[in-house]
Amino acid sequence: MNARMTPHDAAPPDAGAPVETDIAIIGSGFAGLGMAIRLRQAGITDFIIAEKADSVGGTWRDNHYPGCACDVQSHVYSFSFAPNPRWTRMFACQPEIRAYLEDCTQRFGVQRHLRFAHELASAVYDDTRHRWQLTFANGQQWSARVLISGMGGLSRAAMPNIPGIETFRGKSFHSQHWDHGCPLDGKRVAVIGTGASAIQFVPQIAPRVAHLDLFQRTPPWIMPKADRPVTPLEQWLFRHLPFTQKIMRSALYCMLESRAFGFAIHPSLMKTAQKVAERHLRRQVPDPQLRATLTPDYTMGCKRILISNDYFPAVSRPNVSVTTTGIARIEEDAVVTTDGVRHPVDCLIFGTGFQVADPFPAGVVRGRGGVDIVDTWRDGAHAYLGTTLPGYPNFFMIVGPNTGLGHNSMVFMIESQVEYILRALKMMQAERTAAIEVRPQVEHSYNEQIQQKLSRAIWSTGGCKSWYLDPKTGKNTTLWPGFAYKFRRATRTFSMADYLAYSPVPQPGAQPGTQPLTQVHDSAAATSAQTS
Ligand code: N01
Repeated sequence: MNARMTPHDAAPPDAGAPVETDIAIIGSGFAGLGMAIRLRQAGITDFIIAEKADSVGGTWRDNHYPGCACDVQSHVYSFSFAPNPRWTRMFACQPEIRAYLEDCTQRFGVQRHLRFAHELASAVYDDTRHRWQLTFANGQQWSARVLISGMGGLSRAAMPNIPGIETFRGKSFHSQHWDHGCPLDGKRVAVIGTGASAIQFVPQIAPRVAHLDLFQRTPPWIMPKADRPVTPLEQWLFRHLPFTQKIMRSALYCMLESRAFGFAIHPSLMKTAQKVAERHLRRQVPDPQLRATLTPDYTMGCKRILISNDYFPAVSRPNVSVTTTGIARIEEDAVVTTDGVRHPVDCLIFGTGFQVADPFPAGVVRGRGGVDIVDTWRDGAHAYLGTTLPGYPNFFMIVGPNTGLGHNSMVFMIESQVEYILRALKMMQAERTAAIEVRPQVEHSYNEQIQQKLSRAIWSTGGCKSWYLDPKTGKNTTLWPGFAYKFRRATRTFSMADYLAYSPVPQPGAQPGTQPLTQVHDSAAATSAQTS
């Protein structure tokens, strides 16, 4: 059975009444699926996954622009518990990663838990029932004891606020909503943005279009991409001697992890890497003027370091021009720059990234007393271990604040959080705890430490403006400040002492779930669960 073809057949029909579930997971990308698989492996099956679309895959379903591929090696950008011996390249392309996630969905029996076309409209914590009341855009309602967000940090497209944008008469779309029906061959195309997405699709479309105007605000640092096909011999070894793939994964992990020295420990180490990037640029761009245009003026690592072997050759083509003058406005058939030059355009593509600083839209997640998470995060997003937040009992985030990485695989971080949540759930079950809520002081001092480290790190001191930093406060609310293994270590133990724990007050004749909760005494809560 294919997870993409059969969105509804595995799901029992929902009745009109609110669906009761112990655990609700939102999203079926790496985070949601990883959580679901590990829950099943732990024997926990009372959960449902709400997915807004009609198939699984998250970012690897939504982003399907030409050239879309992972910029982390696939042997390490995949679940540790589901190695894939069939990767065809070191850096797999989007269709292969999407197929991998669909395969995991089938292989681990997750499809029966999926409810497609369920876009979360609101999740409100009901203080009386101690449950999350979920409402979906399709009108469905769920009630869940535990809410786990796997909604991802890079799921909401960011459109630039350029005057006249709505007057454009040609085709226009964001890279995340690529319009494959839009004819680009022989057309005048404008691309706004030169980030990780644009440097992948520009080389794909440049040879097809009549002219490509690339509007660059900040040039990225770009390193050579050590990509190659995975040989049949390697695939054979991975299939028949699985430890060989484990060795490959570990070696890649260590190699990527070593890059944290430059990011977080000693930014001067970035100079060596910067020299490699400068040589890459010199080799691929013979024109000194274009080279100057493409050379960043900030320290490497301040923004995400990109990798590509075909971007510089693409922008060196005679039919491509790189414009660095700011955009004044968009007219019905042109982009007009601040120097008054009109750039006539048939099709406009926005490679302008994602709304990262505000992971949840206003009104969607509301905790105790109906407090909107957007208000809780008015001074920048924060959470304990990027996972839990005071005032939001039994709410767990995967890829929450300060869990992003610029140097290693996000799947490693996702798995760390998944295991942490699993331990929390097991301990709650063992101690008959109905609800937990991270202690405000624990969360506060954790974030103080994180922010202290981040304020000294290259992302804040490297002389650039990036989406890692909250535009309102300048705080880095997205990245984990250092080695990924340290996050794994921090999440390896779940300590109930970090949490306020609540248990039902026994009341004769009361239905389960309707008794009032009372806070469990501290000493009873001071236990911890270690990695199993
Ligand atoms: O977005 P971005 P992306 N006028 O934010 C420019 C992940 N990803 O979609 O740098 C003019 O990096 C903006 O300019 P500036 C990865 O984590 C992963 O490319 O802000 N320009 C920038 O050039 C990545 O980091 C993979 O000055 C405007 C660009 O638009 C993240 O997704 C692959 C503008 C946005 O770049 C986002 O990448 C692809 C304006 N008003 C993506 N507004 C993997 O392989 C924005 N820009 C794992």
